[in-house]
Amino acid sequence: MALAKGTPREVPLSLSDLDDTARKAFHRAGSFFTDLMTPSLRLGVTGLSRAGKTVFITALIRNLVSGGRLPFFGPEAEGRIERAYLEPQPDDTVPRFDYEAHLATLENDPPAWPESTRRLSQLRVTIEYLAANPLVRAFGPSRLNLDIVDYPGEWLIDLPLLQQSYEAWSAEAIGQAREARRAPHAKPWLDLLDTIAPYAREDEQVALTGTRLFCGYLMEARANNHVLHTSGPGRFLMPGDLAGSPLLTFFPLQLEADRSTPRGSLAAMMARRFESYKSHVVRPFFRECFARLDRQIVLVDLLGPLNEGGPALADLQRALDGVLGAFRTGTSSWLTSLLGRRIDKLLFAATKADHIHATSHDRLEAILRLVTERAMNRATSTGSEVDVQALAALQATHEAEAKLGDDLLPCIVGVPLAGERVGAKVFDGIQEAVIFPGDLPEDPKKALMSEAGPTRLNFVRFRPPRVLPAGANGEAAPLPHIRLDRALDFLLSDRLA
Ligand SMILES: Nc1nc2c(ncn2[C@@H]2O[C@H](COP(=O)(O)OP(=O)(O)OP(=O)(O)O)[C@@H](O)[C@H]2O)c(=O)[nH]1
Ligand SMILES: [Mg+2]
Repeated sequence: MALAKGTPREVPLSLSDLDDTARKAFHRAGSFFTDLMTPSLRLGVTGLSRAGKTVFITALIRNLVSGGRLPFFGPEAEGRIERAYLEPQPDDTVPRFDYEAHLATLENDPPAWPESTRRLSQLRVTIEYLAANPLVRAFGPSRLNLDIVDYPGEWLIDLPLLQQSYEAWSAEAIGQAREARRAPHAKPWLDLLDTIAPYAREDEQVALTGTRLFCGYLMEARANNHVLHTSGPGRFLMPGDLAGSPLLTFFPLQLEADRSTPRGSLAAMMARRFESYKSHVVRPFFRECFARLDRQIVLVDLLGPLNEGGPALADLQRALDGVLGAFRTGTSSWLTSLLGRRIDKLLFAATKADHIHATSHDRLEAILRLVTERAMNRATSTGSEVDVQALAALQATHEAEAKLGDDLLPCIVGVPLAGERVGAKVFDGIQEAVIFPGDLPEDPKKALMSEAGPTRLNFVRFRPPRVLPAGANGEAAPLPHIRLDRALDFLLSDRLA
């Protein structure tokens, strides 16, 4: 039906309908408002020590700012990402994530992985993109600020402490120390505990000696076998700027159930310091890192525990469960007041997937599903969107097939780090090697059930690939990765629509 001239109707607005001056004014108004109102997305990168947080953040930023190959990152594949750049650090009280230094270690010849993180840091990346909607696009490019925080994974194990009393923590920590795998490391401290009377008068010397031995045990458990998780405190392992602080002078005691602690006793002193540690160290840390998170990626390194066998995997499951339990949403959670916002998308990622052939990635994902099952169910039941992926933020190997008799073995090729070994062979950190790391079990439950001791799996650590510096125009050779683009797609795409 033809409309009469004066009939109100919707006229689709197209930029080409405007003359040049109007178009410029339109864009100016657009960028004024986008500057003022650039939305931000806080991405929580959660992971225990050595899970791959720093490498993930560095690779993510490098892929965004220097032209990565990200075919499965929707907005990039649609050609809508105009550019991404680092913004000045938004929060004056938090140090900046040293992206350039981490990248420089990878650009070294030979390249090296970044060091273990010792303190909290933060970075803001601004992504400038064209909105999918042509009407929004008419105002010029849109922007999204992506805020990411990095921290030492050791501090994460403090999260469950906030829900525990000193008594409960003491019982759990002592029980753990007596388990067969930890007891040899804990012996000097456990022997001392047997000589201590918790309800006797407080004594600073006993506090100092006990802390020294307790701390020695935590350090040794980690140094000898990084998959031996303990219930912290995290700062005893990575003190940051608290090294030598009296806040770190306490340890668990053997307490009697239902016996009250007299004032002035050693038990009262330890409980007081435990509570101070929670309020002066743990709470501010979690407020800094996890308040107002919009999205979260939980990075899990399954390879170390898989090398060790079922008990190590169960240990990882327990440690993760303690940590992730704190992210429960809903009124019953003590963390609700800290979190402020609700995490609406949660990605569980099995990191370092370049250690196994692609044909095994779905089995790795199945094991991750099993290990994080409880946290995953909690998140889904509160309405968060959850996904699981095996990924490598920085791919250090490539795949090959080796013929063994009539069989073709799915192998990986890379340069194992110096000192890594497979059987009797010790690698020198220079020679490339073709490695068959073993088959992951088809049924993930078998991974949890496998006996302690040497398994049929053998993952070695590899040297990072050579990362070439960006040229003068900021463009650089893309970094190899596995599914980093799919992770970005899940975490960011809807906010770049
Ligand atoms: N092959 C491979 N190795 C990786 C990858 N990501 C991390 N790694 C290895 O895992 C180690 C730990 O990675 P980081 O990123 O430093 O781990 P983190 O979670 O920041 O550890 P903390 O700072 O100690 O909490 C690295 O030194 C590498 O050996 C990856 O994508 N591929
Ligand atoms: Mg780190």
